[in-house]
Amino acid sequence: MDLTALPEWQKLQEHKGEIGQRHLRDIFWGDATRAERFSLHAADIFADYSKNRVTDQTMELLFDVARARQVEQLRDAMYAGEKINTTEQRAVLHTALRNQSERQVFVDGRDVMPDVRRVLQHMREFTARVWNGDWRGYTGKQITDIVSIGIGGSNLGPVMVTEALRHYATPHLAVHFVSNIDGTQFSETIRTLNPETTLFVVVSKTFTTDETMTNAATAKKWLLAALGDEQAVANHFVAVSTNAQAVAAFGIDTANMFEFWDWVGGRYSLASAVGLSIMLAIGAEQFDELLRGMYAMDVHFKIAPLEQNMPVILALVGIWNTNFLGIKTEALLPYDQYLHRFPAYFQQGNMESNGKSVTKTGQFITDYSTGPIVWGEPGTNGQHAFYQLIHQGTDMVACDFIGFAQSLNNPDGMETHHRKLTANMFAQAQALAFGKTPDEVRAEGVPAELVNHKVFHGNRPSNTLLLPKLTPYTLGQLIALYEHKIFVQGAIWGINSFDQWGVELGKKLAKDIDTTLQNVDSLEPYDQSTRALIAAWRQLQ
Ligand code: G6Q
Repeated sequence: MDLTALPEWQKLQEHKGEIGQRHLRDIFWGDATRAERFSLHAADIFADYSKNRVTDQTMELLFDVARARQVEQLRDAMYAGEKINTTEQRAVLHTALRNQSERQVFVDGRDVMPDVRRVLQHMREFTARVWNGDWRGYTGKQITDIVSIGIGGSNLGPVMVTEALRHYATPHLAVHFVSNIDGTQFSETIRTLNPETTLFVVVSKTFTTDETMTNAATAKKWLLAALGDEQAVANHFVAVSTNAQAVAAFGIDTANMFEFWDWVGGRYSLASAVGLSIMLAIGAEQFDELLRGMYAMDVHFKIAPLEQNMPVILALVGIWNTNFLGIKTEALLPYDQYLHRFPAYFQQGNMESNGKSVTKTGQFITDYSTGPIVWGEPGTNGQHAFYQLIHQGTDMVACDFIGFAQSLNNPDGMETHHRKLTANMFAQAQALAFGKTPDEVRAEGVPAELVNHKVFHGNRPSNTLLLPKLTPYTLGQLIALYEHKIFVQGAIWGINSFDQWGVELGKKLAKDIDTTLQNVDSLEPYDQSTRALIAAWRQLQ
């Protein structure tokens, strides 16, 4: 049934009329146990969602919607390896990549777990060889720099995690990333590198992605220009892919290919061989910790009842904000510098998964919104940049604050940093929720003409996630939490969260235009604006 025709959905519509405009100040007023009721623990994460405009009844009605949309059944179908990515006829099994139990996971009647373990073992052995100097460059020198070439799902996760876990990384190996087709990134990355001690990891599920193949070809040229022998490629290139044939055609020995499978979606792939650069940075033990953390959240998502299920609750609160309060954007605000790429990672995770306007059964969605616009920056930098709009803009932004109780950088003399950072995070959520009334502003003696400028209406929703300390284990939990939140929302919206047809058209048009730019072809086939742009570019060249 169409989502908006569901009686459970309609009940929420009515309910919105009743409480939609109630202020968080009133919602909190006289309710001494609200913070307790609207918060929960899962693994090491404490989530406070009390500063959302929801009541007990709102949550009950939202859980009814989740049941009506068969969220639990769909979740179980995902874990069981059913082909829930229906437009590509693929299973969706990133949870198998971090399965720490003896449970078998079948795709087309075959248990995938032995393959998962085999590739992990291959990654561990390779990492050990690079770390201990057994794997060397063509001229016999030890590897000092890894350059991971890949884009989108083959880049954002490894970048985010290697940055997040920099504290745990070996000092003996620097890991760099090249994703953009813009040659600037490649040029700036290799500027200080020595080809003799550089190892390229080419990460591409398809091994056909233009950006990655172009960068990989340039890397090969750079290497061969210095080392002068095709044989050197074997020492300086390894691949992560599902496409052995294309890997071999590039000149990489398939013995040095780390395999993954079509049931791993790009943006859900960092626990697969796509995470090789992560393992090279932090080592196999810490990588295992990351997987264990993901698994802890996978288990929670699988077994906790909906009412105590953190990904489900955060998803439902998001549905309430998006579909009933009309809040179309979410900011991810980590109060931890190490997580500075976390918003970018889940920008893709969320927007590529749920930025859809067709249901799984192929109907255009016309009467409800799907995935929100996701963005963010680490605190407190954001506070001095865009928080003005979050506090006083005409549009609402739902915020997720993410912080850690203990800092990884608290040497003598720096104790105040972490305390102040945390105080800022708590203060922002407090200000957004409760604001400052005109009376409160006036009571401060503010001149009448400035009162409105200094009013904070408040009533702006946020979640706060608090974890003990940033470790591979807790980071893994956090990643899986957001993955599953996206899953639940996609299930409720009735969309396929695991395809990405929306990226195809631009790719195809770029190929055509590239041919035109190379061959000075006629501009006839193009629209007026594109013609003018190409003509201007040619002139400026
Ligand atoms: C992610 C997407 C996309 C993909 C890149 C790279 O879910 O599918 O971001 O990861 O387009 O693709 P390849 O790994 O095939 O190069």
